[in-house]
Amino acid sequence: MQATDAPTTSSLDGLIDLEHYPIHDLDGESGRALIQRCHAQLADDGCVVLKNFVPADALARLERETERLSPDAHYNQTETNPYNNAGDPERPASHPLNRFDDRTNGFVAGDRIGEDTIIRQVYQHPDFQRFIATVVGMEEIHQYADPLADLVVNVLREGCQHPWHYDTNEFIVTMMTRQSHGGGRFEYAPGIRSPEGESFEEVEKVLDGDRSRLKALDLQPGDLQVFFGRYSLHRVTPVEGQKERHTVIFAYAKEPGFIGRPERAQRIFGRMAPIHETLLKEGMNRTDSLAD
Ligand SMILES: O=C(O)CCC(=O)C(=O)O
Ligand SMILES: [Fe+2]
Repeated sequence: MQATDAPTTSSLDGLIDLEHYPIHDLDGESGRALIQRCHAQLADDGCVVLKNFVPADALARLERETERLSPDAHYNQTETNPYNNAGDPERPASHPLNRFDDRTNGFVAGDRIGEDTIIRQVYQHPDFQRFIATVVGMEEIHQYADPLADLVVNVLREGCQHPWHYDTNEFIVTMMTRQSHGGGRFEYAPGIRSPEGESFEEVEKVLDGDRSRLKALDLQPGDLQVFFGRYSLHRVTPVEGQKERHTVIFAYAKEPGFIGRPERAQRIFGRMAPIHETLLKEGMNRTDSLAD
């Protein structure tokens, strides 16, 4: 057999529109221009959307992937405020801290998502990881070592929503693979809070329906989104109609080896992986960089 110098990783050809998004050649002229555009959008409002990141030819396959996986979604129901905490009984009911709303969401765990899927090939590809790291301004990023939370399909069936909230993670990388007939719209209030203050008054206005500072995205299957959600209040409006809304969450960490808390796995996925059970037995005396 002849030796080849073919790359050891699978090709992104056909899975990503490399002509418009040359993530395999970030040092080239158009690669640098792409990064510049992403940085400019992030600086503007903490959000980048790359429309048709997955080209039209691969869209049917992409949509089928999460459609096939979606019956495996575990649903959990919570009432949460925008801060994902217990609220403050000292303050009035109208205060943002005391504004609880339904969050019913389905999640398909990563161990159900095969190596041959488009979404896992993209998630694991070094070129994609380098691209995301460059966009978010990190030296490097790493796949989770958590077999459930590394790559996740978020499934919103009729009536499901993400109520107004902030993220605890610095950034989130998502790709829509299926859009609902109605609702399921991503809305956000860019930079409404900052490390200097919560701007509770402004947040209360948004919760009361003031749309003056809101932006909305018309996400479509194949669109990739990178979003910094720590300072921008955001939500996904309730899904209307029979068709589910599916998004894929590509989870990365600054350091290799990240594993989420066993309790969180149990809550989100309805079960733990063997590694979580081991950690639980050993007692996780970690005071490190837990994301939740
Ligand atoms: O599905 C989306 O578009 C965003 C969901 C979201 O805000 C989150 O998972 O924190
Ligand atoms: Fe969020």
